[in-house]
Order: sequence, then structure tokens, then C-alpha cells
Amino acid sequence: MTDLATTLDQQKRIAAAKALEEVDHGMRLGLGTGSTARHFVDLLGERVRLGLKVLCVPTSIATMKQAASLGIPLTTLDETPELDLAIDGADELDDELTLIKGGGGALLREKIVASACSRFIVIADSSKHVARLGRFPLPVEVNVFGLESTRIKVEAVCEANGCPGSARLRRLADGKPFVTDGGHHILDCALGAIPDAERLGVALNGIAGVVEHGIFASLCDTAFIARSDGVALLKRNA
Ligand code: A5P
Repeated sequence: MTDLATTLDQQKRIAAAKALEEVDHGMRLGLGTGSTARHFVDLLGERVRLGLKVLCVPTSIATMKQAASLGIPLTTLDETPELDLAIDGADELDDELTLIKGGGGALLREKIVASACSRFIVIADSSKHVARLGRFPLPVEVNVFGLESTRIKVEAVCEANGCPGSARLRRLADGKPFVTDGGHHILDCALGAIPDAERLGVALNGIAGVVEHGIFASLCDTAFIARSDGVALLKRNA
């Protein structure tokens, strides 16, 4: 018999509910993207319906549409450049709360929003917590212009940083390249293990065609990781 409380989707919702406890009346929030963040937005919508006042910046068109459909008040970083708290999912996180993000292709806006917040909380199911980052292919958002030239440089930089692997253009089911909300492409870098994620991130940012990468270092301060036996709290530099 399946223990429904331990399915990964249940864990995502449990982590989202835990993060909702951190939201106070009047807060300016960043809303993440992906299946875990979707649970959070859903639960936040219920609270807004009951009278909670918040003002939110979504990190993708998908999240914007979901939040708008739930009546959650929305703003932009141009109108509200500083936020109190962002809540988002992750594809992987380690004990230092360094993250890999971008599996859903929203990494650029997610990183801009996370950087504009006083606090950044990650919510995740137990499968996302890893001893070492890199099993999940690292998403790198690149400009459409000069794609192949940039792709070769991305592979070279990964190799020079101790994690050789292929950088493959993300494609949709119909074979067309995936296009981000910002109009860019994504290279998914199959690296296996990343010895020093922060150093790799700095090196990737030095490539002209790279718009942003999915390594989030020193941005997340708290993670709620739902497991079959409860929610684990991780703090950076704890
Ligand atoms: C979106 O671009 C991503 O960064 C997501 O936050 C990440 O992929 C986690 O997604 P899930 O919650 O769907 O696993």
C-alpha cells in the first residue's frame, strides 16, 4: 500500500505550507516557479481570500497567471524594487544551501527576485537535498545570438572547473528550442558532480553569451525540506 503522505508531491505541499507560516501581513513577496512553488502560490491564494494583505512579484509568466487567477495582488520590481521574502523551489540543494535552479527555465527572473529580497526561503521535497550538487543537469541561460560559440565556451569552462560534460540545447517535445520568458535559450549541462559550484558560477558569468546560470550561491538563507517523517529546517551558516 502506498503511504500517500510520503509522495513527493505531498512533500512539496507540506514544505509550502511550512513556508507560508513565515508570511506576515503587509509583506512584499517574491513568488517562485515550478511545481513546488505552485503549491505555495495556491496556499497563499487561500490566505489572501481570507484577508491576508501581501504584494507579490512573480518570477515567470506562468506564476503571474496562477497568482492573478487566485486574486493575489501583483507588482513589479520596477514599482517595488525591494522585497521582504521570496519563496521558491529548487532542483538540488546542498547543506550550505547552494542551489541548482532552472529546471523550469525561470532561473533568470528567479535569481533577480531572490537578489531583491531580504530573505530567500527554498521549499523542497526530500529528493532535492543532495550531498554534492551536479547530478541534476545545470541550466545555463544563453543569448540566442552566437549560440554554438557560447555552448563550446560553456563546456570549456565547466571542464576547466573540474566538471567536464556536455552542454545540450534544451528542446521542447516538438524539437524546437525552449525559449525562456526573456527570449533566451537554455543549455543543460550534464556534469555529474560539481566540485566548487560558486567558483563555476563566477566563471560561467565571464562568458559573453551567458545571460545567467542556475547556481544560486549565498542567496538562500533557509530551506524547508519535507520528508516522510516531517519537515527539516536548514539554515545557511548554521
Ligand atoms: C524553475 O525555473 C526552477 O528553478 C524551479 O524552481 C525548480 O526547477 C524546481 O521545480 P519543481 O518545484 O517543479 O521541482
